[in-house]
Amino acid sequence: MSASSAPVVDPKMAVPLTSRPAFQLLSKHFETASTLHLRDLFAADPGRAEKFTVEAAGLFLDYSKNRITDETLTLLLELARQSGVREHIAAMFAGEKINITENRSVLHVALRSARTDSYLSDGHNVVPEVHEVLDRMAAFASRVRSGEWKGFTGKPIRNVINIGIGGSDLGPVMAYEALRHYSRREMTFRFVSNIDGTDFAEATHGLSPDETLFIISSKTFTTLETMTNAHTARDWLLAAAKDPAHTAKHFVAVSTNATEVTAFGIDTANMFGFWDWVGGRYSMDSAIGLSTMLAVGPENFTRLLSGFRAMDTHFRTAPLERNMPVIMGLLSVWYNNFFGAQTVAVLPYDQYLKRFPAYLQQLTMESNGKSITLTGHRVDYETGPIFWGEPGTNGQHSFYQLIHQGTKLIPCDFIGFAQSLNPLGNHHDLLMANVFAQAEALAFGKTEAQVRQEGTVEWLIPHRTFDGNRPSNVILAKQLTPEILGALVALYEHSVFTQGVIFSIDSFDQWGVELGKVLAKKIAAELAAPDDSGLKHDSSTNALMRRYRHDKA
Ligand code: G6Q
Repeated sequence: MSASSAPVVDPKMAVPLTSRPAFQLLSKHFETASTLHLRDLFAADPGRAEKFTVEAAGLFLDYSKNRITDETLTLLLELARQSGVREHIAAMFAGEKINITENRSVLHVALRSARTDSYLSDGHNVVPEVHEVLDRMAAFASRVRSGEWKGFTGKPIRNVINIGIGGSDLGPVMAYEALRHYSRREMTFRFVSNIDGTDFAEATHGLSPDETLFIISSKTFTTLETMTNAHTARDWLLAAAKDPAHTAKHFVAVSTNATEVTAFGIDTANMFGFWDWVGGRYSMDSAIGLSTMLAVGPENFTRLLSGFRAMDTHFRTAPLERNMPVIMGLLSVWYNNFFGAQTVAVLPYDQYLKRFPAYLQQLTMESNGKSITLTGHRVDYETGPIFWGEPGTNGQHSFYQLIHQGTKLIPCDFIGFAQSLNPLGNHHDLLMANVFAQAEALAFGKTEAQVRQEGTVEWLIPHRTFDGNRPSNVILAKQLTPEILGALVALYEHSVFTQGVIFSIDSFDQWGVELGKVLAKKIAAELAAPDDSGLKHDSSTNALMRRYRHDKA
């Protein structure tokens, strides 16, 4: 494709979503389906709980508590077919340039390939390079973890600080927290993302520079926040180490930009690369996961990748009607585009997954927060919903009230495990009892008659009645292992993909992020200028900048 000609779009995705026959049938079907109550749907079909479940890659999904019937599912699957989901999955795995606005393949699935697999980008098998980097990462991680890699005073590395932002931060933070149980406890892992100096100051607080390794994680190696923090880190080190030659022992880079890495002063021998076909938010299993590998070790990192791969294989090969990411994506479309639900709550009942909702926010919202279709038209329907959440049971004591009795419909994803990694008394049964209880209460509520029967005084009955009919998915796995984490992330990656195909948008670009990267640079220069006579913004921005300059002085 030349830059001047628009790319050819899959004919199925070129048909506007609202004009696809299945979408129109779903709109009609919604008129009756939306009046049905989960209580009645369960009462009418004793087999419902078994019917609406699917298993893949160690995950079990119960989606029976969704406001669907057999017909809903048939129509949603037909919508997937008419939207070209199957063809688009094949195109992604074949390395076709489905990220059309950046003219790039989308091959994060190759990051977790087996050595014998083949994934082509521009006709070239990328798998050997992927494994070459993984092998180098493993060799490096082993040297650091064994104490062989020494800092400038000859002491081993005890602290690792990942400096990165967005996709170069959220995945590593989430994975470190999620797999903390498997991590090297004698080492300290911290993450600096914010350009706010407080982030750096707190992350380095109490650490000895001679025992600290910085991983500068930046695909472009030009991101303002990351480069500012990286320079501050170098100053922090050199304030103690004095000799710039010591930098090499304390800095490694993860990037696609060897030129900028060298310009910063990091030897490319200590650089771990990845490729333009890996989007930032899809990169936690690339070299961007170096901090994860340092924390949990190469073997556990390999286990993580195998979990991703198991879900990839399922996504690529399972028929649509048994395909877990496809089903999750379609259910999301059902609430987003027909019920008008604006958000999805992700509620992991596992403390280790405390950063999972934040990670998913980027994955889902940066991918599907678009309003222009692949053919360049403004959408006349809703695209990606807002994702948010907190680990259970904490959320129950704050925002669940609104989910139970508020005026908004909020589909929920509950995530729970059969076995705790920290079994303590009956904690785990109590934790999981809450998962089942919440999903049950949301679906079935409590009728007026039930509340009255409990002896509630008449005037209180409306307040204590729960309508129910609030949908949820329950995702269960045996234990939070590296494999299961990989499968879980891949599940959401592919669900997002499915939704993006149905919305006919490019889920793999991020022009909104790019805008932010240029805007602040201009203003930063103006804030540092000797006077404010040259400010040429709107009156509000000018006034705010003047006030800031004044108060700062
Ligand atoms: C992710 C986005 C964005 C990106 C950050 C960091 O998909 O592109 O979040 O990861 O802006 O970019 P660098 O890795 O280039 O510093």
